[in-house]
Amino acid sequence: MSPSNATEPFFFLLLLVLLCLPAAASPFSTVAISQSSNVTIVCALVPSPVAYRYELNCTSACTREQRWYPAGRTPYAAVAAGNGFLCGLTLPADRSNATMRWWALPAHGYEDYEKQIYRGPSLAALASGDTHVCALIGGSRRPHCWRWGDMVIPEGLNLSEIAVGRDFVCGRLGCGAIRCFGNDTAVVGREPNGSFSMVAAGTRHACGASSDGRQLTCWGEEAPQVDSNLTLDIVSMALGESKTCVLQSNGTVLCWGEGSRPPDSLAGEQFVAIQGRGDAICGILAINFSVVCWGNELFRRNHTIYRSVLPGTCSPISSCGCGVLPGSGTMCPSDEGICQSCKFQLSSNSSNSSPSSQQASSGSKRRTLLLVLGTVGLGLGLLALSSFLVYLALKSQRSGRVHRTVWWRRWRQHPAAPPSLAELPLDSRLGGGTVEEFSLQSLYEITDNFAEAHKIGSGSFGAVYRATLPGGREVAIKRADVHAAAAPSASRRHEQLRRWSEEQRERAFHSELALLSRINHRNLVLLLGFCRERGERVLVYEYMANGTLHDHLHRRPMVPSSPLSSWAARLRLALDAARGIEYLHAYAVPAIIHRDIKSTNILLDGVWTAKVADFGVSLTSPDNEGSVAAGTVGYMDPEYYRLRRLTEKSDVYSFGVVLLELVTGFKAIHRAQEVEGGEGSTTPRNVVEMAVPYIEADDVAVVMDRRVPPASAEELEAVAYVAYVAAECVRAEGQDRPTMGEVVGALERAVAACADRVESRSEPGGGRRALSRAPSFM
Ligand SMILES: *[C@@H]1O[C@H](CO)[C@@H](O)[C@H](O)[C@H]1NC(C)=O
Ligand SMILES: *[C@@H]1O[C@H](CO)[C@@H](O)[C@H](O)[C@H]1NC(C)=O
Ligand SMILES: *[C@@H]1O[C@H](CO)[C@@H](O)[C@H](O)[C@H]1NC(C)=O
Ligand SMILES: *[C@@H]1O[C@H](CO)[C@@H](O)[C@H](O)[C@H]1NC(C)=O
Ligand SMILES: *[C@@H]1O[C@H](CO)[C@@H](O)[C@H](O)[C@H]1NC(C)=O
Ligand SMILES: *[C@@H]1O[C@H](CO)[C@@H](O)[C@H](O)[C@H]1NC(C)=O
Ligand SMILES: *[C@@H]1O[C@H](CO)[C@@H](O)[C@H](O)[C@H]1NC(C)=O
Ligand SMILES: *[C@@H]1O[C@H](CO)[C@@H](O)[C@H](O)[C@H]1NC(C)=O
Ligand SMILES: *[C@@H]1O[C@H](CO)[C@@H](O)[C@H](O)[C@H]1NC(C)=O
Ligand SMILES: *[C@@H]1O[C@H](CO)[C@@H](O)[C@H](O)[C@H]1NC(C)=O
Ligand SMILES: CC(=O)N[C@H]1CO[C@H](CO)[C@@H](O)[C@@H]1O
Repeated sequence: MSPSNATEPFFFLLLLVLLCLPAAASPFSTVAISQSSNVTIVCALVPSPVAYRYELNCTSACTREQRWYPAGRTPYAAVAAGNGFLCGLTLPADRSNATMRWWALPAHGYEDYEKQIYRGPSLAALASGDTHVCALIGGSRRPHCWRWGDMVIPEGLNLSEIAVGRDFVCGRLGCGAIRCFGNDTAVVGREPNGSFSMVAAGTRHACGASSDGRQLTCWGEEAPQVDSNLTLDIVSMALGESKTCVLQSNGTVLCWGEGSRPPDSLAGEQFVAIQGRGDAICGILAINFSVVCWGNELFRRNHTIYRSVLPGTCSPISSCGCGVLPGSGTMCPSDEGICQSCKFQLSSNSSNSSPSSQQASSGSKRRTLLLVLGTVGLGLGLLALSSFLVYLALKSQRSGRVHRTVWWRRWRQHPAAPPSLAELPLDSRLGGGTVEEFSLQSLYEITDNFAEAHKIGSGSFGAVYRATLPGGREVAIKRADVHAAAAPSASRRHEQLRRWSEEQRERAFHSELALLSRINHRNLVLLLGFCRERGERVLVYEYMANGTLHDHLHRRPMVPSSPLSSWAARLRLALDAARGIEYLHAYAVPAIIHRDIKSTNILLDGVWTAKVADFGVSLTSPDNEGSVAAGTVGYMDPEYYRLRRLTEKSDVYSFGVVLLELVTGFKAIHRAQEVEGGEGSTTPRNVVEMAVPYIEADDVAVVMDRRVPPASAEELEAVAYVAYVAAECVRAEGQDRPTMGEVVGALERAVAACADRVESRSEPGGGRRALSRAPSFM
């Protein structure tokens, strides 16, 4: 295990850097603790049965129920958690970028309320406190905290380490000074003077380790009084609420504060990492990478929470200055390993004295747990850290091992029972089942010979008329434009064109008839009948009294009584439409791809139920390669447009655009000047390009439709969540988009989040009432 393969010029450069950058503990953690009221949850990256893979799982300390949090294509590299939330950080092999996902872990159990809150330059460190998560971003190590509006960290600070408490953030500056920010007056402004090699934060106190790691200084509410004569050798720290633990270089843990001492059954055990939150302290055992926790009554029965976890973040072996942690060989992809901290100075004797029966497949590699580093001092620790930093800046090549798990799959754990297909009218029963064949004469009668007065618009293949059937039912009648088709043509070319367009129309008619006659769903416009007489092609639908979603959404100013003037109602309409599309994809046999999802094709009936309409260009199978690209500019899936490969994911893209319209209030294609504060440019702009960067930067509020003030923080959360879903729907590659089923699940959650609030606030027995408007939030 060579100390480093840094080349000489690098080495010199690094030494210079090191003088000002004392070592910190690992900037990332693979174990995280969440506490909220009575629930303690321990999350960790656990190796999966498949070699080189690991997954993010969470376990409730009380019930020991375990949950799985799937990653995208790249597995999580690190986790962070606070009271009631969990974050998973993804760093691709070349460390060029980072993405972070966020889940709420509510007190009453698990709920996968997931968002992507970051996508951007790689992170150099990630830390969380009870309420917030912060990171150092990019090569400049700029501190950033998410969802912490009143936290002000001065600009231009390049921190070498960050630690987060409940109401404060502490950073270690390049030369070892500690600065804290926030409103916790027991911590902020009381930072000890001097130079430190590490900083850590608990709920209401913070600690620093002296430059040589031998002294511990803590301050803040309930900070421990550490005997200044006590000599330690600190490798890392874990702070909770009035609990302080340090991990020493021989692997032992020393704690201050009531109930914070490791239980006797763990006396003398060696750890590779420790974490604290509230009253819980957890550590990763060196001998078998088990996670054991203590401090909280819930752990008394069984301290072991995970039998084996990933003991650190996988990074390229070449960046490990002090070699790879023994026993972690099979846990990372090829060329990667878990670097051993250079600060551990263990005699192999002490590890040999521990039971070593629990060694995995790579038993031979686990001869010793931790290296004897007699001659290697602090400098190498610093070197390792710096190598890592330099590595962050360099792009290394590696064959990416694709870990494809779809994170949104679990949004929809309990799909609604699919309708029994036997109940649906089938092609063979066309005209005999629920779809009626109308005579042309009867249609002439109810529309006064297709009078202009009855005309309400035009669809993909002709005009639409409103009429009332003899029984009193209101219907919309879609009539193919026969007159244009029948006009005599001047030339052969025109004749060809005419034939072609006639064929198109005929195809659209049959397509829609064939499709609609065998589907039946409350969120799809119901086909009542058709007429195929004397060259006429007519379809008869249920009448949608409230017109199109597009008209309501983009009418300015917005009618105050419009259901689109509340977020809860917008989300309900989105859910309606999503269910209709999901039905087409998942329950129609064969599956139907709509191909023209847009806000003008989402209609609203008399009680404001949204229904998907216009199946003129729909296709029944994804195998129609080479077919003419259909769809509408602004809604069309770029992948489909480019490759002409049609899948259900094309509809998901288009629906994502509709969701963005609902969230932002902007048309799919709009002019920049329509945006408040725009510079008057008239360049047409796509809502995807406009909104997604803000959504990914966690600035949804900037692009939210200002005509609808959010009623509450919950509602804002729900809308932000839907915005994230929309951003996922419009990903460039179809495989990265969720399925409609997953979108439905996500929208159900968002609607429920709004509805819960209504129910909890409404009088007993009272129906749904308007959401109350809270004056401020976040
Ligand atoms: C936590 O408390 C809530 C009510 O306060 C209760 O519904 C829930 O079951 C409790 N959870 C556990 C794990 O005890
Ligand atoms: C993660 O949790 C799931 C339950 O949600 C469980 O089935 C799976 O085995 C766990 N994974 C590991 C590696 O323990
Ligand atoms: C922080 O880093 C940036 C970019 O590396 C640099 O421009 C800036 O001067 C640094 N600021 C301080 C205070 O070191
Ligand atoms: C600090 O700010 C948080 C909100 O960020 C607030 O809940 C808390 O009460 C404040 N604490 C003090 C001591 O002002
Ligand atoms: C740090 O030094 C400053 C000025 O030298 C002094 O005012 C302050 O009290 C010191 N802080 C501590 C915690 O000793
Ligand atoms: C620290 O050690 C010195 C001398 O060894 C002794 O005088 C002093 O009382 C000790 N302090 C504490 C707090 O034990
Ligand atoms: C570990 O080191 C500390 C001091 O750094 C010492 O007090 C303790 O006895 C050591 N433990 C073992 C098991 O060597
Ligand atoms: C403690 O929990 C771990 C992880 O769930 C399990 O593997 C182990 O068997 C449990 N031990 C006892 C004594 O119940
Ligand atoms: C891991 O090692 C500890 C300490 O030796 C032991 O108590 C525990 O049972 C081991 N865990 C497993 C899962 O074998
Ligand atoms: C292991 O410890 C024994 C005494 O406890 C000592 O004699 C021996 O030299 C040690 N071996 C190593 C490799 O440190
Ligand atoms: C390799 C890679 O995906 N790089 C991307 C990282 O993110 C920036 C924008 O944040 C893109 O421009 C890079 O292409």
